[in-house]
Amino acid sequence: MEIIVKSSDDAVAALCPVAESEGIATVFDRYKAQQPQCGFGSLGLCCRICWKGPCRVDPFGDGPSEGICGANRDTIVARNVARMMAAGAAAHSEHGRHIALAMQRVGKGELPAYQIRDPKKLTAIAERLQIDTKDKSVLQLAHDVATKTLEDYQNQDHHKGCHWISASVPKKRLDRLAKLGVLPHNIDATVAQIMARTHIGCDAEPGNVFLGGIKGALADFNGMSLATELSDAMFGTPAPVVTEANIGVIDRQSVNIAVNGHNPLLSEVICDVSREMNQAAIDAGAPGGINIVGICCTGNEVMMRHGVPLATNYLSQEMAILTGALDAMVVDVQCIMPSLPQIGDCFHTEVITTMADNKMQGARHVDFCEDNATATARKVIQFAIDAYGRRDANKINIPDIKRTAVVGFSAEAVMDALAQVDAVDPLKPLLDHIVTGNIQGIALFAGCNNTQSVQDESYQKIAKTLAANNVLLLATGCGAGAFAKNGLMNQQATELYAGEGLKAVLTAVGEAAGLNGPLPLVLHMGSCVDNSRAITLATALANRLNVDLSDLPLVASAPEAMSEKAVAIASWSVGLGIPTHLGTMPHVTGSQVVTELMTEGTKDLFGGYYLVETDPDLAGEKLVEVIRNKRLGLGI
Ligand code: NFS
Repeated sequence: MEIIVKSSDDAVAALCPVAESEGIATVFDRYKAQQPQCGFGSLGLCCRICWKGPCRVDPFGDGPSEGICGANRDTIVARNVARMMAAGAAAHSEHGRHIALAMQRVGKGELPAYQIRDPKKLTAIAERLQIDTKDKSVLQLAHDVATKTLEDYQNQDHHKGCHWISASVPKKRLDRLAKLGVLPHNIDATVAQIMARTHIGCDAEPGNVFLGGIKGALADFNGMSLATELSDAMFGTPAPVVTEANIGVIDRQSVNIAVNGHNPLLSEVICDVSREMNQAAIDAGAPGGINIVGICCTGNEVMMRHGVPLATNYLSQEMAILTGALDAMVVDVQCIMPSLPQIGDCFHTEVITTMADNKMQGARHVDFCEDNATATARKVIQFAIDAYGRRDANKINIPDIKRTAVVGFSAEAVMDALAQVDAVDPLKPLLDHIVTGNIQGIALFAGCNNTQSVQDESYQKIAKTLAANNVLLLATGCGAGAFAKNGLMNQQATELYAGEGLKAVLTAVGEAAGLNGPLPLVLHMGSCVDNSRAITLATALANRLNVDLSDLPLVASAPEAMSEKAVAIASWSVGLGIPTHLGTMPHVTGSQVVTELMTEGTKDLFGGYYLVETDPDLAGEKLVEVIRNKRLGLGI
């Protein structure tokens, strides 16, 4: 059998043969088994929203041009993509709601496992949300912040935008969105409205459906903004920390526990409890004690806040088990491969689900809620320690591949670093360098891994092109994982790949911030919900220049966008006015109307647009060109 490795990650190349010799199918094999993939679905032309269907519209015009109900290609494609935005918004916003409800209870003193670790940030949030902070204790303020945040899930007044988006983007942008009728007033209502209007026999006008989707995407932005900010208040605002990334962070001598998923509520407590149970692991025969490693965005969360090393990103999550030295993988929500328990069965690895509404066939389930957080953490760690005793030494194969990564660049951390250069006006050095051209612009890399691409490859190629052209690089989610694993989040990468202007700035700021060298080439801003951090920074710049986000030399890139969440993020990015590159062909090209609306029509509506380019070399050049034109627009 031919081994398929669609990855540029050496660790994946090293571990795929293990899967083959054990007779285990990985994501790469399953990808192959799906070929050729359905052409109708790839074009967005398959409609499954009622039981008269499925209906398929012929892309070449020889067969049916309408579904049985009469919906044409444009309606079908628009409904499909809008529903993806709604699902993405639901996922992020559930995560946000979970955090907000927990914080409300922390405020009432009901959850002893949690604290407000960053009261300064809590106060800053309260002020942003126009909550009176006077004479309030930290817990009272936490309660009030959470309660006001939860209004974004409850408000029924259509004329009032959600609190969080209103407090997070420039006024000019809010006015533009309000005029277009796409400013969300309530996250839940907006998601429900997309589901309602795309039900059989409802909204059939493709542009109208699409705008409804954008409103849902902006609700997604709202949900992720509040998730990020409240998490910072509860768990701490990330600051620069040196750590490592890639599969070699799994340690033969330790009880290895991977935390995988997205929501920090459990993983934070696991980090706390692991310290207290370290001796138990040593007593069980593991001289290294407990070694927590991260995968996907839970990995990013604990990496940013605690320097926990990142084992891998989405597409290679199965590889962690194939090392034969992973004792437990503890998962919460989102982007978790349902194949994990089956692979765990081939080794000694405990795959443990923890959320009542995110279970997997074949996994052990330990139910987590905030009330039993510490007990749950103890229980899963004990399962890992027990599993360590069942390891088969002959099956251990940990490729010695890991790279240094300097991570933890929250918006606050970036401002703190800049404040070392100009304490009175921290934004000034950044603005000055943008004006002089030492920094040509800013690019945010976001999104997933996708089997349609060679894993991590496009990220690296595009980043190197942009860096050579003096573009400041930010990254989140599995994009950040791609850079961290492959050595682009360290100081050497800055020396190697940054253009002269960019290198000078990163060096000056890094030296001033006490890093004994430059900032890393790509700044790790966090998990996917932390894309909101980049908007915090961009909004500060736009407000300072008294321009809109769409005027800034700012681009976003999702070279391997995959999930519904990524569709939502790319869409709010466009809605906020940012030219947004997609390296994956979106499932919309069956409709010329929708395709043109997304790539051209959005320019007039929002200033942002979807820039689709699957070739990473061309994508890099095109993004440089977009930045150049934005600079001309600003007269710099
Ligand atoms: Ni974002 Fe994070 Fe990764 Fe994509 Fe999934 S883990 S939330 S959706 S795959 S970046």
